[in-house]
Amino acid sequence: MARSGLNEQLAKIQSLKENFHKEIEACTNPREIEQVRINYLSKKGELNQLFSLLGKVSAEDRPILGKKLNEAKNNLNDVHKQKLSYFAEIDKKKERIDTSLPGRAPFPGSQHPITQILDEIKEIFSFMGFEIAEGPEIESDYYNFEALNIPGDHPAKEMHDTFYLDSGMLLRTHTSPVQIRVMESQKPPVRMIAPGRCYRKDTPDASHSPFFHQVEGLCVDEGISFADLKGIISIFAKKMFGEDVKIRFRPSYFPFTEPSAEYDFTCVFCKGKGCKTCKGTGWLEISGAGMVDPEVFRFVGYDADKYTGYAFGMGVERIAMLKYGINDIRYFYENDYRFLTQF
Ligand code: 2NM
Repeated sequence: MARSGLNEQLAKIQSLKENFHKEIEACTNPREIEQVRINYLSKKGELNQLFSLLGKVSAEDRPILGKKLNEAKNNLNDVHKQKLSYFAEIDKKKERIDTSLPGRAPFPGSQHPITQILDEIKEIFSFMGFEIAEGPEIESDYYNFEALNIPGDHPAKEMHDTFYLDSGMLLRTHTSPVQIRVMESQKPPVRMIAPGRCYRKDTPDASHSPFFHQVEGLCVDEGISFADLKGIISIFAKKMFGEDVKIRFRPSYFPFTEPSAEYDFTCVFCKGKGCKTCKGTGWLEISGAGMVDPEVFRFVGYDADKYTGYAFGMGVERIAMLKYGINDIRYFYENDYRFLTQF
């Protein structure tokens, strides 16, 4: 075959390539691409028909034509693959945005269990007519100890391991200073609770933390008695842990109350029968309470002959641990998502 035969074949390859490119470019979906592939690249496709012409050119031209045909074949396959993967990519994106699905709501967060219990305690006492008062966490020796009848050389001061600041101030070891501040600022009747964070130099273990939360209560008026205290604590116990909870008071000592008592609730786990948590006693220690010592009234300028009052304290972590069945106080402060999302 003459040279012109070769040129003719090369021109056919060129126009086949151009047509293929044009057609594949116009495809708008994988089905159309498949049709183009069948037309050009299948066994009986146009490209293979050109291959069959190889036998008709001279032995001299055959390698040239063969090379061009192979180049064309590779080019067509590449372009076909590219176009196909372009649609696969679009498909994948479509899968990611399925507008028929409900939206994926972000986790809105939840209140810390201590905050929840604090709110519950505040709600119960608000219901019973108690005001909620707050005060500073950095306190003076006067408000934290002295006005509470705890002088510097009193052994009770050793009951507290206190964080002292260079300024001579300290981190409050209880929320009683708030009661002192309220009594200083208003005349009786007073009926208030002081919720908030307190600090003691304790090494952390299952039941101790150098920071913790307290709610202390105070009621001062004419004719307030220990019976009023028992009534209020009893109602609180029932509202917090259930109607069948009973309370008991045991004699104790605090410098700021006289008489003083520790109070217990019947065990929330065994209902008073005796179990591991209550060490077989049926009772759980909650905290302390008592009648405000006349010395404290003297510090705040109340007439101790006219007024009497009761005061009580409670640990918020302790209440939360009993309510939720948590056996280690440190869980509250570790910010572990697995713990916090349970409440
Ligand atoms: C307790 C136990 C007993 C208490 C006393 C006072 C104040 F300021 F009125 F004197 N506030 N809180 C008190 C009494 C606190 O916590 C265990």
